[in-house]
Amino acid sequence: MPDTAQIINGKLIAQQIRDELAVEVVEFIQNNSVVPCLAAVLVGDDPASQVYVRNKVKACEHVGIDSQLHRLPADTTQDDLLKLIAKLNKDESVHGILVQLPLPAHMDTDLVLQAVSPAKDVDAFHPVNVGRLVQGKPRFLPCTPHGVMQLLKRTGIETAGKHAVVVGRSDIVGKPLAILLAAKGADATVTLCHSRTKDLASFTRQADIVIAAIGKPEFITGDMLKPGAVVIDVGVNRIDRGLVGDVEYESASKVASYITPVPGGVGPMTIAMLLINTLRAAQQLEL
Ligand code: BQF
Repeated sequence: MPDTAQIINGKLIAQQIRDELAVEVVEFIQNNSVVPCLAAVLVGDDPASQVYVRNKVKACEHVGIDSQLHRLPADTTQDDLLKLIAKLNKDESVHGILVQLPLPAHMDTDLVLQAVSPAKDVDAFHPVNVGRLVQGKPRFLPCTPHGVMQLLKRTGIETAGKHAVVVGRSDIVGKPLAILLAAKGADATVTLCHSRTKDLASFTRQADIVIAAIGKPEFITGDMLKPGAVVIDVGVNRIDRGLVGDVEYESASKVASYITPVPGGVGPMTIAMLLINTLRAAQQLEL
């Protein structure tokens, strides 16, 4: 049994994907005389959200995708936000729209996400895109789940017939990831665990692949893993010591065969998948 897991370098794999994408973007621009463009909407001044939006805008620049950053004050009315989204929906030079979450408490997040045109919904949060994913005919894949699937694929980790235990049932990560892992082609057997799961460790210890998407710092420890398990840490938690995942890296990396670090694991893949979705959104307009 390995007593040090292989590190899955998400930063490097994301860089490879961006390099591939940059070539595709050049071809697209040459063939269509159109530059793919992402519009990001940030409401308020949450420091983490500002970092995330910056990451996204910078990543666009690196692959030759245009971007717009629309910053609105925290006290913006929901109506004004909906007006901006309607304008971006109509703007033919904008191919992808993302509304950075979380929104201020006075906004109805579901209503706002439903206002984004499904054809420009590069986060795949619109109910139409969620429905298409559930039915197995996605237009856009949600960025973090897609990033996790790409990490597994590009690391050569087989999922077919494997037992994947997803910990966390959010609409953005856990739920869609469970669907993707169980889908034809990936063919994993999936267990979806959550905060009300009794004896969580009894499930994670049976997992060939553990996906930690709980939002609690260092919640999954080495003793909860089967020796040789693949561990994918989706957590991004800021604590005194800095950025940590939902997995206690120190103990888990002694038991796992493969593990993603935080930072530099799933996070950079999320951003790379957003860029792919933005190019795909632009490609769908060419007819
Ligand atoms: C890295 C996010 C929670 C809530 C809302 C690279 C990101 C993070 C980490 C990033 C995240 C997390 C994003 C790293 C976007 C991922 O090197 O490890 C990139 O920018 N993310 C978001 O937009 O909203 C969130 C987490």
